[in-house]
Order: sequence, then C-alpha cells, then structure tokens
Amino acid sequence: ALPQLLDDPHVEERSGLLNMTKIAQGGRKLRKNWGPAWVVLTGSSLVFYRERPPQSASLQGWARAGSRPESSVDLRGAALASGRQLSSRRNVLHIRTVPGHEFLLQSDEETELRDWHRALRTVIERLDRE
Ligand code: I3S
Repeated sequence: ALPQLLDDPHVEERSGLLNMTKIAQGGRKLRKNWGPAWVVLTGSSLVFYRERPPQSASLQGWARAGSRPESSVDLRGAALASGRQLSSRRNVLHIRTVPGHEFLLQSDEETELRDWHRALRTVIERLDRE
C-alpha cells in the first residue's frame, strides 16, 4: 500500500504556519495583503487555510468537520524562486502558477523557509517528470 500512498496527489507532504500574500491573480497584479496562513503542501497542490487545525485533528477529519481552505493552487508547471526582489521581508519565496496566480511565502525562521523551498521544489520537479 505504501507506493500507492506516495502516489496519491492528496497526501500531505508538509504543513505549517507561514506569512502569505497573493501578488497576482490570473496575471493581474494585486495589492499585497500579508497575513498568517496555515499552508498545506500535497503531492500536487498548495492549500491555504485561515487557521491551523486543532492539534488533535487529522486534516481529513478537520475537513469533514467543515473547515474549508481559503484557496488552493495547482503546482503543475509552477515556477519557484526567491522573493528577495519582491519584498523587504527576509526569507521570502515567490511562486507563480501556470494560470498566473502569484504569491509570496515568508517565515522569520530561515531554516523553516529553506525546508519549504526544498519541499516545494521536490513536488514541482516530480510533477514536471510526470
Ligand atoms: O511591494 P510593496 O508595494 O513595497 O509592498 C508593501 C506594501 O504593499 C505595503 O502596503 P501598502 O502599500 O498597501 O500600504 C505593505 O504593508 C508592505 O508589507 C509591503 O511590502 P513588503 O516589503 O512587506 O512585502
């Protein structure tokens, strides 16, 4: 069952609390609006929740209990880069998806953001090979 589990695009790869702002929607520039988000990386997408799930709940249980993501994006073909030029904040990542949705992710913890960078790159490269 393990290989099947690893292939499931909905399996969670990583989750955590990050600062996030959208900067473009469908290629149209948006005004920044930084705020905390609970971010979940699955095998194929990045999902944003307004708040973190209770420690006790599985993501599935939480979703069944009625919690809906604020937004989610398909990572297939997405571009990942440093957001250094796009923000005065430190430790910023820039993601642009194929439909032209762009956002920045930021953490005050350098290692935390580096781990997110690595996890996102792994997922995006895996999707590129499919
Ligand atoms: O890229 P910008 O325009 O310098 O981003 C800053 C602004 O969006 C600012 O909001 P207003 O211009 O709407 O007041 C935000 O408060 C800042 O956080 C933005 O810059 P950083 O460097 O934090 O991404």
